[in-house]
Amino acid sequence: MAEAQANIGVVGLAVMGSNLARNLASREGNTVAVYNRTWERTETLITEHPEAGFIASETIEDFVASLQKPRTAIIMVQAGRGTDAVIDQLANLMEPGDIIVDGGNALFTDTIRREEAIRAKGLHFVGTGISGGEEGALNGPSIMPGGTKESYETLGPILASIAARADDGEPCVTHIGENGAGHFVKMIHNGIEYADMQLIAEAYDLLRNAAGYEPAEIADIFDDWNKGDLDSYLIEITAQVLRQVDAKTGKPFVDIVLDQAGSKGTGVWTVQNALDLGIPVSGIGEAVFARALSSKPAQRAAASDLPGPESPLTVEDREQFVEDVRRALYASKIVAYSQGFDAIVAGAEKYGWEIDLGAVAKIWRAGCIIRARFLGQITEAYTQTPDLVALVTAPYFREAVTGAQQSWRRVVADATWAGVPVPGFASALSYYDGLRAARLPAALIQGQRDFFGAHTYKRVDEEGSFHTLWSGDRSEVAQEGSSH
Ligand code: NBP
Repeated sequence: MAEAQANIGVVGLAVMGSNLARNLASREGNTVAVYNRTWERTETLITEHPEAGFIASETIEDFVASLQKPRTAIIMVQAGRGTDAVIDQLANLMEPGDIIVDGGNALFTDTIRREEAIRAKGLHFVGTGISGGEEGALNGPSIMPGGTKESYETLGPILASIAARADDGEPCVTHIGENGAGHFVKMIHNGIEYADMQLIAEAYDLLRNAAGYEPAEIADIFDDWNKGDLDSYLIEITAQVLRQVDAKTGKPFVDIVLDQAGSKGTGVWTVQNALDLGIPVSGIGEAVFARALSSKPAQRAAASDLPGPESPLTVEDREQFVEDVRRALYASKIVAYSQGFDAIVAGAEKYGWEIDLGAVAKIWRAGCIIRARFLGQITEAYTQTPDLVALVTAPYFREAVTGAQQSWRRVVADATWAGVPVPGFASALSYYDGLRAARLPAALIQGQRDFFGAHTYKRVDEEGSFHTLWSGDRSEVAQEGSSH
């Protein structure tokens, strides 16, 4: 039987698990146990990284025995059935008070189910979102743990030791909330990532196909943008991708890549759940749909000779156009984040989580894919007003969209006349106009619904529900249960 020496263990040693295990081992105070279903992976890891001092086990029984109490094991295996299998094995070997952490990309409803089952055995189950890809897992990810507060007392310091550090030195990890809260917030993070990438792609498309800039020139523009409000990891890497030249052909890399983008699921999950929660995450939705459209080559080929604008826009003042696109991108990005945070608020309400929104923005400042300078402003907005009804209405963001909105409108109009698709920019602007409208045509929709389905409506000047006798004399009748 192995001796209990490790304070933390990792199960699943593919790219994410082995990088996370190496990260853990590199931090003072951690002794890391490792286990993988197939021994070869474990063998490779311990051979290539003797400096890590891993405690390696060939069986899961030995792995569990090598952990000090309360035993804490992080699972990094394929989401779904693989995760369930490992959870079962660990739960059968562990004792009350021990902690099973799922660091994979699980659907939060699976996490809620698993947490309930594991809690019944007296163990803790902590679904944890980990963002930052392979590089983040190795050097410092942004970590979003759910589960009980009690489990966080043991787990928190271990996770803090490996998390990315923001500029102020704070580790990018916080206890998000009970059971599935961590995986829920990770899902929204990924949804926002989809929206952010789509908006950046639209900005590129406009600069290239409306203003005629070459990829390398756009890389310079993005580098410049990265020095201001848009300062973010995604803008930074976009410039690098645009500057890349294909070695085989000498063409810009972006021109030799097939223009069909896929999605792995978390963006789709975000939209599906937002639909259930009744939250308009149009920025994320448009991003998912834009990828879906890109991946329909037969339809695109069949439609390729459909007409565009008869006399396409010519951009006369290119410098002004670049500035307009920059502002439109920033305003649209604010809308996408605002919508994402709305979805977190609604999820927290539905599932009974207490989520500190300012703390969420804080732990996204480093380590994760959407890390960006303006997340500090989001933290400030929620710190100043914890029950802020819409991020876009906070003073800083109000000022930002006010400053951007003329540019935003010009860009959406110009895109229409250039024939460049901008679903992200346009839907963000429509959302903004919808939110600030004094009256919405929803009143007409209520009338239509009452006409064909007797769905009833409310009046602006009286309490209660009403129905109009559309097929009769069109008089109004107050409905049962109303104050009439
Ligand atoms: P994979 O998602 O490719 O999974 C491979 C690992 O799962 C191997 O260790 C494999 O063991 C193990 N495994 C499988 Br498959 N079925 C198993 C079972 N029934 N019992 C035990 N082990 C099983 O690994 P990854 O790309 O390192 O990702 C790990 C997790 O992290 C996933 O949930 C992923 O969604 C998440 N994630 C990935 C990234 C990323 O950038 N890649 C980012 C964030 C989160 P074997 O060696 O015996 O086949």
